Amino acid sequence: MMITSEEFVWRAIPPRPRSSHKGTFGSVLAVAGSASYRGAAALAVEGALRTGAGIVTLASVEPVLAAVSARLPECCLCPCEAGAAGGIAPENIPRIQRQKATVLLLGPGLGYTVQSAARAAETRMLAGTLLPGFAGSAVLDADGLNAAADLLQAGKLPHPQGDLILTPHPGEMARLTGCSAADINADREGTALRFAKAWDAVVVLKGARTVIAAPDGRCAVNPTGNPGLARGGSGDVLAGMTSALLACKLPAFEAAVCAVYLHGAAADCAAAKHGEAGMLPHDLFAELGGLFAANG
Ligand code: NPW
Ligand code: AMP
Ligand code: MG
Repeated sequence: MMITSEEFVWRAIPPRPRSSHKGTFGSVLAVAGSASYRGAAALAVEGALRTGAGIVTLASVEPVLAAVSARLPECCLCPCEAGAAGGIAPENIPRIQRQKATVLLLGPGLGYTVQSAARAAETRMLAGTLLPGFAGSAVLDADGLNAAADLLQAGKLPHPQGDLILTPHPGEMARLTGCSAADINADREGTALRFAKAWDAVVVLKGARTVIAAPDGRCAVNPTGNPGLARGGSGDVLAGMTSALLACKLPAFEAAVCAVYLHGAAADCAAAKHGEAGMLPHDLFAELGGLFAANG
């Protein structure tokens, strides 16, 4: 086990070559957001854009696209029809599959059992169809993890052709594993390592001192961050940041370790300015810019 250091992070994130172009830094396709959770999509997309991805495209329903494009003109859009239960209708899947992307981020704000079992089925259909057919690497967060928990119970965790990163908080990890959140928190490193191996995925077990575990047995504990992150939206930012570092071609374990470290470091800068109670997840973006400017 290692404690992530600043040196590890800036060694893993290379400077952008002078001769680079947007293709050098990959393309993230975020399948995220729903009428009730527009902010989750906005925070994930901005997390990806502010962490260096070359192109970011959002596949979602119209109210989400309107909110995100008003805030982030850099984001490309893949408009999707809403399903009968309010999620992304399965008919949109071929259009989503035609998007050119090197990294798929699936889950923030999609909605799961919030409204109904039918809504859960729509999200499950997205995860179960998009992931196995995807040629690149993928990040599963939030409702993508809830869908994965059901798919796991039914037989198998869907896996893209490239690497898979899962970013559960202990509640989501409990749904994925069938263990209680208390048992998971009692042995965070052991649990993350066991399931990273079982699922052939990098597991980011979130919370104070987030644990990042790889299928090959590597494990890192993150020293940055503070309770100012304990509020809705923080995890959506991290999911976008992780996707961007994968798109920038960091290996999956390094992408996850560096994203978690920078997310926490940005939160520590935000807390110094606004206090842990007063800071907001979107304050992380300005602080992230400061970190990149000081080290880029
Ligand atoms: P409790 O309450 O402590 O007993 P959910 P979510 C548990 C979107 N969002 N240690 C907790 O247990 C997300 O992207 C949209 C232990 C509770 O049961 C998702 O799509 C926002 N337990 C959707 O909302 C901003 C812990 O997990 C449960 C734990 C639902 O995501 C908010 C809560 O988690 C949000 O990001 C810990 N450290 N942390 C927007 N503005 O659009 C959590 N739990 O039920 O998975 O719900 O995480 O809020
Ligand atoms: P989520 O629950 O998906 O919104 O994710 C919450 C994010 O905030 C994760 O990156 C957690 O690791 C982080 N976080 C939550 N509470 C704390 C805490 N007390 N200290 C450090 N990080 C935290
Ligand atoms: Mg979350």
